[in-house]
Order: sequence, then C-alpha cells, then structure tokens
Amino acid sequence: MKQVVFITGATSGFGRATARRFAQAGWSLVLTGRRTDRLEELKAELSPKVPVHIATLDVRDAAAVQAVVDALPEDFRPVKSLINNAGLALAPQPSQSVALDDWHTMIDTNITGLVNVTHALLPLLLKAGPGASIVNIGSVAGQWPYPGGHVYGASKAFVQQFSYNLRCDLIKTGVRVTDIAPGMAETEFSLVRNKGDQAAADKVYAGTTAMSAEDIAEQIHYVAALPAHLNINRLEIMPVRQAWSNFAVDRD
Ligand code: NDP
Ligand code: 8X3
Repeated sequence: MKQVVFITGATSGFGRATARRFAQAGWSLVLTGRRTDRLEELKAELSPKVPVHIATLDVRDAAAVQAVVDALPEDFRPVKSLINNAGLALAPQPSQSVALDDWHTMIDTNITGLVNVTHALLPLLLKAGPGASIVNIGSVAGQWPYPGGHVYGASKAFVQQFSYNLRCDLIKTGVRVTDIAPGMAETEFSLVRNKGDQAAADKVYAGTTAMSAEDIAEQIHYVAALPAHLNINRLEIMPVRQAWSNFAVDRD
C-alpha cells in the first residue's frame, strides 16, 4: 500500500512544494488549506502521479479539523506522516504598535491550529506505528529574538517545546517528532506578514539569496523518509547569507 502524508497549508510555499516532493517519492497525498481553488489546481497537477485527496480546512477550527480526519476516504486513512506546516506571521512592527487581533490570529493558527491537527491525527499515526512521523514547522524565530518577532517568535517557541514534549510521550510508540526551524525563505510568507504589500515583501528578499520552498520541502521529506529508528529532534536551517546579529544596546 502507498504511504500517506497529511499536509496543512498545502496551497502555497513550503506546503505546496512538500506536496510535490512527496508526490515525486510516490506517497499518497492529503492536501489541506483554506483556498479551495489552489487545492484543486494542485490536485489536477499531482493526481496523474499519485492518489490525492483534498479538503478545504481552517486549522483554527477544531471541529472542522476533526471532521476532515473523520471523513478521510479509506485509502487515505493510514496516515504515516503529518506535516504541520500551516502558519503565518503578521505585523512586523514593534509590539507597542500591533493590533491585538494580529497577535490572536498568530496564536490561533500557529499554536491552536497545530495542536488541533496533531490531536486529531494522533490516533491514525499511532496506528501506523514505528516509522510514522510528525514534522512541525517551527522557525529560527522560535529560538532567536528579533525586533518585530513578538508573538510570531513566541508561537514558534511553543512549536519547538511541544515537539520535544510529544517526543517524550510517544517514545514507546515509534512515532517520530521533529521541529524544523527554517530561516529566511522566499514564499508568500512576507506578503502575508505585510498584509498584501508586495513592495514591502520584495524588500525582505532584495539583494540577498533566500532559501526556496523547495529547499525546505527537501528537508521535510528527508526527515519523514529516514529509517524508522532515527529521529531528528530539531533541524535549524538558514541560507548561507543569513546569520545572527549583535545585541541591541540603547545609548544616550
Ligand atoms: P506561505 O504564506 O507561502 O504559506 C502558508 C500556508 O499556510 C498557506 O498554504 C496557507 O493556506 C496556510 N494557512 C495559513 N493560515 C491557515 C489557516 N488558518 N488554516 C489553514 N491553513 C492556513 O508561507 P510559508 O510556506 O513560508 O509558511 C509555511 C510555514 O513555514 C509557516 O508555519 C511559517 O510560519 C513557517 N516558516 C516560514 C519561513 C519563511 O521564511 N518563509 C521561515 C520559517 C518558518 P491558506 O491561506 O490557503 O489557508
Ligand atoms: C520566518 C523566518 O527570519 O522571518 O519564520 O523569522 S524569520
């Protein structure tokens, strides 16, 4: 039987590239996201190669997440890998000028959404047993603070610690858990963070060499395809032209 991967946020960026990478490796795909037209396009592209099931889903809605999992067709129920990728940053401004709604949206998506999907998929992953995997997409922002990172970075710190704690609970089950923490990658991420301002998004990547969605998809597939006795706990990856900076000091 084909291996099944369940991907959140498959309509863009890392999620879409990951769908293509797993299709190349012959996995059956469950593709989710809020934009149905994009899911349909991706299904049309990939279903000549592998079985594809799509479901329009907002991960913030726990009941909807459970309903999508409950309604998985029989062939797509043996989920072996969950890619918890759906997420976003909003408001690159300093905390003191951010709307509370933006903080809530990041918490609801990056934390509550990821937890909703993990809880709903765990029974199927446990059934799949050794070799199954949960690949959570964190961020360098979960480890390294920077101005304007506020709730986004904090939400990704949650992803890291949740991943580690899950590992502890799942140790006897053979289900692996990984926190992948990418640095700068050119996707729709900055367009979303800047609320549709294309010029501001382009500025983020101007004059440097960011990672691509395909770079991260390659890492996600690598982690999920490792031999069943191996677990990558955290995989932090940056483009070579990105690194840390010095401490900020306020001077008179
Ligand atoms: P994109 O904006 O290109 O993709 C984000 C995806 O998340 C889209 O498919 C979007 O689908 C989905 N999504 C957002 N909100 C929801 C929701 N409420 N319910 C379901 N799906 C949702 O960005 P990336 O591919 O770059 O981001 C993917 C992940 O990688 C995110 O978790 C992000 O935080 C993380 N990341 C990104 C980095 C980067 O530099 N690009 C670096 C480090 C981490 P739709 O709108 O159709 O629902
Ligand atoms: C996104 C990467 O560098 O914008 O998680 O925080 S960064």
